Amino acid sequence: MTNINDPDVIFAPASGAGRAAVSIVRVSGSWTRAVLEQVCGAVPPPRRASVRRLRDPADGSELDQALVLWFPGPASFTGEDMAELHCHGGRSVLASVLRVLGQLPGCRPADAGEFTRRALMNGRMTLDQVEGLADLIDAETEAQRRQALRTLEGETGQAVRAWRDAIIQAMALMEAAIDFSDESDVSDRVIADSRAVAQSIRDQIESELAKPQRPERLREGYRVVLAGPPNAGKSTLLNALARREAAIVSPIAGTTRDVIEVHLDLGGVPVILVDTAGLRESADVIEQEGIRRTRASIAESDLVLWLRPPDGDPPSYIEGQVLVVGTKADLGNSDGDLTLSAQSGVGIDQLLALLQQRAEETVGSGAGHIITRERHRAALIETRDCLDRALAGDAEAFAELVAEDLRLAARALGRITGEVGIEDVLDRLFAGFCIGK
Ligand SMILES: Nc1nc2c(ncn2[C@@H]2O[C@H](COP(=O)(O)OP(=O)(O)O)[C@@H](O)[C@H]2O)c(=O)[nH]1
Ligand SMILES: [Mg+2]
Repeated sequence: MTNINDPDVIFAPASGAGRAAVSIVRVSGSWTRAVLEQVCGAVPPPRRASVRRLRDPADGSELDQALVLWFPGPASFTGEDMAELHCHGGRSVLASVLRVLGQLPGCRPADAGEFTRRALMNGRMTLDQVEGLADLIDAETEAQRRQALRTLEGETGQAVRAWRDAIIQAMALMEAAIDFSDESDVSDRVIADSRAVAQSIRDQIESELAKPQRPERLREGYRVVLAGPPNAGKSTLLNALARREAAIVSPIAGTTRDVIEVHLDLGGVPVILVDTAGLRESADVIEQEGIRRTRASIAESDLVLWLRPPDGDPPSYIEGQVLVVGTKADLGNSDGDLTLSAQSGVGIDQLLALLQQRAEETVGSGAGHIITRERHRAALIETRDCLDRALAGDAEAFAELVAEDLRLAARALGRITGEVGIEDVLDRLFAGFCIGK
């Protein structure tokens, strides 16, 4: 299949860098067949793994013995003719195969995300599915993986397309009302039908927006900041929860200056735990900068754990959600919503269970949600606002204006699946992809 916009054959390693048993090189583009003929002789039967000797066509020298797969387009990942070379995983093998491919005419290394970009351009995937794929590659926890897989399989796109189709139907009805404006009974009836459709979609979108969880946050995780006075035991608690010595602990007040983050997986939900410099008045300029960063972290957090040592102060100058945790329970401490000892381990499991519960309440597990990105929410808000304007309009007198608001609503929805305005999103999205994807 020839892609007239970009006739180059692209290639890239599709498996990770470094020494491994196997490394996979992907090739895509209209002359992939010619590439295979030159590098491995006969082209194998479609979609069947076949052992081939790879050779440098310049001098006939052998590069490797590989499993070669040939995927003729359009039923391939990119929609173009494609191949995969499953080579031995040595660095030198991979380097020589990439060198030889790069010397073939019309063949060049792929840019980040370029295979997926071609899949999108050739209609093999929609924009929301590409986002799902990006998320699947980045997924670190179960909930993230399941959410990404649902998006990749098109759950968001299906719901959004059904809404969009219905709005287009409401728009067509409104245009029919314009055509029949001299027959008022017909026109009144189609206006009523159009409104009913618009109202129903508006309500469905509103109920999606009104859900308490923010599933688009599942990609970043739920942020918990450990704050409190110096020596409260923040760094010790961080290390206990991370089960490693991530932060330096000492009896010297003001030890922590940098903001240290640890990623936890609590029942599949990603939780980011942030250790900070203790809040106090300080003359030390480095500590002052640490305290400034503490405040910035608190402002970005979902939850602040205020660590209160025995005889310590209650939380001060903190806005947002705060949970007071009494520390050093082994020394006797009963202040706080919860008490624990990072040293003896008492109360740690209760804290973890509580954090998991809070995280699930805020970001959810992603299941049953259409929104998976902030831009989806923005597009749904815009759609709802356009529908509200359409529903508030005087359709009897100004049917054209109402039809225009419906058209704008459909357009806002189309941005989610990439039917409209795709270029704005693409460059940002693909910049985060790895080469070979
Ligand atoms: N007895 C006791 N000491 C603790 C506990 N947690 C921390 N400490 C001690 O308190 C001091 C300050 O701890 P650190 O984690 O550096 O506090 P931070 O300044 O809030 O980060 C260190 O000497 C720790 O060993 C605890 O649960 N029990
Ligand atoms: Mg500390």
